[in-house]
Amino acid sequence: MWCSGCGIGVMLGALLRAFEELGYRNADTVVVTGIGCTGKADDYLVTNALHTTHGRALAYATGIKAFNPKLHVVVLMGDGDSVTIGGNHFIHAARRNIDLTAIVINNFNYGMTGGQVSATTPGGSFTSTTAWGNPERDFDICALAEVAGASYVARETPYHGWEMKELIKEALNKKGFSVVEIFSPCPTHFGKNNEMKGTREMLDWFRRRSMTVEQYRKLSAAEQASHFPIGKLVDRDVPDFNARYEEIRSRAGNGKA
Ligand SMILES: Cc1ncc(C[n+]2csc(CCOP(=O)(O)OP(=O)(O)O)c2C)c(N)n1
Ligand code: SF4
Repeated sequence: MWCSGCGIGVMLGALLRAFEELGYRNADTVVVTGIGCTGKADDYLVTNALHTTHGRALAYATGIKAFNPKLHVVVLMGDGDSVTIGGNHFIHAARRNIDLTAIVINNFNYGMTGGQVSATTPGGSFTSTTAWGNPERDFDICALAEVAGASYVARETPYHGWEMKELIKEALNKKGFSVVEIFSPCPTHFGKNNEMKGTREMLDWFRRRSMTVEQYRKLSAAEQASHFPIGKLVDRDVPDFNARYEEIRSRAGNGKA
């Protein structure tokens, strides 16, 4: 259902292979989606799936996980869903460190509704609502997740497709809030508006600008501004929400007087 060259299908393929390799049973797995091109991914799933409202997927997922911590809960969102309309839910899911895996397709604009500006649109770039250039600065989703408290943060692109599955597997295995950001081509809108009319140009854009964290750290601040690190960026052990909640519940006598 996605445009030719869109990166969402690459992400979905990697996610399904990760489920298979981890032996996830459909009955124990819930994929929660928001609204948008990324949110349509659940049409292809035979796991449990919940298609929710724009910007609120993490709120629904938090409820599911809090009610039944045994479920594997994965949340698929666009950059609009996750950090633009849904920014508040994103930072609080990370702060709680609830045991969810959020996969964010960052195509730098609102894909489904016609390529409008979002909170990740790079400053100066062109969208259908910033035809003369975006005057705002963009969020770095991974940096935001890190400072807000996520246990695991990684970034990948469809140009580096095989690594994507391994990062998703690590994120699924990690206790606490894990985020995998996927920089994704949207040739139909973002690419077309920024002189990258085809998928090839968009993938080449990712290839030229991406590097490992080690390489990225050696760049000057000016060089870093036009590059980004990929791979695993954060991996730390912090008690997750359900563990802390259960501990407090047992101290409180499980609600008994
Ligand atoms: C509360 C609300 N506001 C606006 C919309 C209209 N809307 C539907 S999809 C969308 C943009 C989706 O962009 P993003 O989350 O980045 O996902 P993408 O389509 O790029 O994958 C918008 C604004 C909506 N459905 N609900
Ligand atoms: S509009 Fe963009 S994000 Fe949506 S399916 Fe097409 S390429 Fe993908």
